[in-house]
Amino acid sequence: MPSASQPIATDMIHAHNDVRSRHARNDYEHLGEQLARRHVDIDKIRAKVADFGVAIPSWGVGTGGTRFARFPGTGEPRHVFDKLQDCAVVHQLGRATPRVSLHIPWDRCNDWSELRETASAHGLSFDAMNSNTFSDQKNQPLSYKFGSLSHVDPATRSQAIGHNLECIDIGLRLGSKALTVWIGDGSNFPGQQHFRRAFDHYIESSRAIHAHLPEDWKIFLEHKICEPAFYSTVIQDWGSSLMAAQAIGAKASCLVDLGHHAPNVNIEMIVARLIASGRLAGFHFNDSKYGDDDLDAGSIAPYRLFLIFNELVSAAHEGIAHFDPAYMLDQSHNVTDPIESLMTSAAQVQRSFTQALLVDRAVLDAAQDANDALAATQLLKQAFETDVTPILQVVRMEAGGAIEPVAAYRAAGYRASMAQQRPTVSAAGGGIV
Ligand code: PSV
Ligand code: MN
Repeated sequence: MPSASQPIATDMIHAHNDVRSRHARNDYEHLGEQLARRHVDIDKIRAKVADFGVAIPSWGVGTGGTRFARFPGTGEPRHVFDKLQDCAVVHQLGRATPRVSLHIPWDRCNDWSELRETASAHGLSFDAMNSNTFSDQKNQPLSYKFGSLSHVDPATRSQAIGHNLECIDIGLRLGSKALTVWIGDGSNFPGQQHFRRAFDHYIESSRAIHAHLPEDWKIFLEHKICEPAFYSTVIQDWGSSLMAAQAIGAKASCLVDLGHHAPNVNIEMIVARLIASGRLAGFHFNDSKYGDDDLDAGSIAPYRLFLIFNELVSAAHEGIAHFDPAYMLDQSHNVTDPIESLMTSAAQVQRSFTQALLVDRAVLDAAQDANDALAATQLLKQAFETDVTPILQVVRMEAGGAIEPVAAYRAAGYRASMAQQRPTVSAAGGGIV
């Protein structure tokens, strides 16, 4: 039977695994033999993969939307407790998503201790808090229509600072250790905004937030090239983000959302530069074809995701000081069941990490030092083309998850039962999230 802390009945998961475990073990053994020929110890890789986790955004379990419309799914979460329960399903079956990232005010509730206890009963904890000064809230005295932390009016800036401080307060009660700040500030017309002044205001405001951060907290600055401002944004790229982080203080670093760059930008290169500067905060994983499409991680450009992980694994291998990036998904699920997308995306991120672990760093170094472009690139391709599914399956199975999470989820009928328990609240409305 499902329970409050285990929304999918564990005997269902066992039954699902029972009929698949023999094949999974055989496949694992076979892959182990192949990797041994490449001098890779599969069990060591498996142990690292078992330790890997990526956070889920609370807003990811709701059906997303576009600027034009939102088509609600059935059994959608109605409030943050429902969202946590859906996150628990994702983690119960996939075993790769032990943390949840909240967005305020979307996840406001009356009892933060109850929320923390509920999360812990689900085996979940809280990742970075996200503030929201990109939309106006009910009864908010001053509007963010023309900006927030970088607004021309000091009173509006101060209101936006206050909101971020409240997010830190809530996060403290939940055991979070970071605040992620993405602002929608920018301009739609040439001349509308004084670029340098707006940036200075942003830095001054962010310093005030930084000054209130608890000792063991960090602030993550998220850059984005456009949207909702379509001519310029205040923190439009990693260069602005890095300048800002360096000016704000030691606890500030730069968060890379994969969908927030100009087309064809070399994101893995940006990652390498941020690692070198000691200011890589972490990631919001998603994929895109055109803009900030917020599609499922690796659904369009899995090689790019692998190349990003190649940089990350290389930095960890070299023991770069203070290298500890935070991993999170940030996607909008418009046409899929969000739980299925999140489980698949988490496994995709885990897959890219696993593939990057297969690269022989000494051989790559030697190829680079010998200017052997073909050998170097083939080495990466070989790792990327290795089907590491058996490693992911065994890791999940040993952690009590499902060998095939989506199949298990569908068999459990969770969505249908939520459709009964959670009647659709509203059908209409637009909005990106
Ligand atoms: C902005 O596009 C963003 O990526 C930021 O992380 C927001 O907080 C999130 O999406 C929510 O929609
Ligand atoms: Mn994001």
